[in-house]
Amino acid sequence: MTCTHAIVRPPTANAGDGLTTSALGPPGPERMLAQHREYVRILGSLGIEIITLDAEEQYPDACFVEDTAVITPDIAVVTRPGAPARRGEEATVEPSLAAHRSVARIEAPGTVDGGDILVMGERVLIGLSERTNEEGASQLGAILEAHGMQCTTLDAGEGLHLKSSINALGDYRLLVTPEFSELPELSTFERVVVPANETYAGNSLWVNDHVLVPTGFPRTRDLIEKLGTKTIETDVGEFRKMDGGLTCLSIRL
Ligand code: CIR
Repeated sequence: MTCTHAIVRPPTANAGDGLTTSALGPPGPERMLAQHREYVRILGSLGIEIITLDAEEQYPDACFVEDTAVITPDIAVVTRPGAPARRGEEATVEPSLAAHRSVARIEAPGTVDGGDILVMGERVLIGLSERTNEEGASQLGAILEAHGMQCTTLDAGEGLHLKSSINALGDYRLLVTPEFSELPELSTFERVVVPANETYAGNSLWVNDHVLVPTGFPRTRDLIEKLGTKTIETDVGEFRKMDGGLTCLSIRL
């Protein structure tokens, strides 16, 4: 899918109050904002129109806007985020989604984080995690299958979200961490395996024929370049401190 629009939300000065399991220390608000600006600039350079939502001080994780929606060419599904502290972020995302797609919603007791959902062509991988429960996965699968998508549900593995570990490099090619290299559910995809000492780069972002790769993971970048795919390196180190990365900073439409 060619991406024409991306919804983003800048981080707030209190982003360090958000949820994290990382031991990398608190993020620097100025550095975080500068990294976000550069990320937005790169998306713009790929021909994408940027829709910038207002920053939300009461939701320090709200810059990780991807978790609030699942997008296919036909429909936007507004999620019910799995972390109670993040519920409500989706309300201010929905109007921008509704301007581009018809909208469906995940209802309680279902929970889904967009970070657990990977859409590639007509295939959708739905990761079960601490954020996405069976009920949410089942509601999402029913909505998407009614819109012609083929869904596969699998365990999200060791990362916070499925897309901490698996991302698209094309409609049939996946970038995966070693944990997912032999998984039978993924056998119909070509798999490019991230080196074991670069697993954070499993969260790279394929968009408009380019792959954004986080700074500091040269072997992963080489692997992708060798496929003939152009890469763009960008630093999201401050977001990593809050368990975030390249995919979660935007909703691509
Ligand atoms: C959280 O724990 O919800 C945020 N601190 C990080 C969310 C990252 N989102 C993503 O990978 N899709």
